[in-house]
Amino acid sequence: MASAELPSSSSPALQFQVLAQQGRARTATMKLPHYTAETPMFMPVGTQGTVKGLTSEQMQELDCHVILGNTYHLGNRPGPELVAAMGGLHSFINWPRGMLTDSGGFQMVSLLHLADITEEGVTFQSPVDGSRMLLTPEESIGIQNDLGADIMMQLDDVVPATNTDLARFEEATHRTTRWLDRCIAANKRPHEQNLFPIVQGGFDVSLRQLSMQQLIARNAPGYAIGGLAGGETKDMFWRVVAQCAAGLPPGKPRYVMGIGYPLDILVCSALGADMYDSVYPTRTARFGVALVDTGVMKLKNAAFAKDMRPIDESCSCMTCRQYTRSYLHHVVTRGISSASILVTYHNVAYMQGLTRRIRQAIKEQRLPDFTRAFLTGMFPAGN
Ligand code: PRF
Ligand code: ZN
Repeated sequence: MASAELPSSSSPALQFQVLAQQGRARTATMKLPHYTAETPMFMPVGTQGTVKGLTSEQMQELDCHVILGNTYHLGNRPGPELVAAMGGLHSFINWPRGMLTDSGGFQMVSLLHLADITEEGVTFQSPVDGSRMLLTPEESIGIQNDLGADIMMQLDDVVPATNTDLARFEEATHRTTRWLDRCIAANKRPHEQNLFPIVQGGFDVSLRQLSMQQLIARNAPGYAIGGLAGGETKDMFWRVVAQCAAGLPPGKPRYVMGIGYPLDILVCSALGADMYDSVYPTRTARFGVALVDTGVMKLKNAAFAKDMRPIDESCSCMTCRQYTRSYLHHVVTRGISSASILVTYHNVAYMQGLTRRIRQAIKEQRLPDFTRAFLTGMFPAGN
């Protein structure tokens, strides 16, 4: 297909260029102030700035293009003023590539349960001293401007996926748009930092449509799909992703928030999504669980005690080149801290390898074959 026919967009701090598409899936380059990323991409989460167990050098060696930081955590400690005084998050944590910060509200709602949402913002009890604190859209953007990430997320009203009250989803949809307008007005660096709106609307087709319509009218450089990965069924999840990926602008990146299971990333990419983030690959590694094409490998399992093979014979990562399942079983069962590092290293390598394979398959027009082979590997008996 001639490149003139392929969707693209250009904003002051983000240029998106689709390189190839197959069906609804696409692979693209996304030029950000600090790095040109390739999509579909997975962004590991570095809650405290850095990805637990790995150095910035290792993250680069692992081909990570963008990492995710957290306004809520970094806004508390060390605090945005300190990070700003140190030259922003990129220089503070020594990460030269792309960075995305989430707005903080979702983390408070999901982690603290003490959070209370009003029109003003999200009120929560400080985990540091127990005092009541209010995070407004203006404050969230103020902190994210201090952190200096390539992509900032709007403060959104996230309703738990298990909610059944349609009126609450409706309120959150409209409030998310009102908060987006406050975020846009508060952004002091619109030419250096991209602000992504977040589609909400629960599992209601008309609310999602309404949310998209309102957010698209704000002409943002990219869009996120929120409110998912919260305990809904796969069927509900894929329907929303399919609807939103089809309804968002073709030339702009689409980010499904909180997605990290390999199969979900493959399915969402087939549906036209481009960006993902989750703590899953790195968190599960710390429990001794390695990701492989057939599913997960629980290294604590006694069956690996005398297994001389690497985690994955087809993986060329440092862990798989140098360590046996037997050794990893030994360190994992004894809680030796290097175990977390070695398995985390493999899991991040796996996620980056998976998204590279998806991009390659789209470029070579063989995503359906890749998907079939992947599903057969994961569910050999067909169930
Ligand atoms: N909103 C924000 N961050 C998120 C989500 C969201 O909906 C999700 C999905 N539930 C993960 N992270 N701001
Ligand atoms: Zn490996």
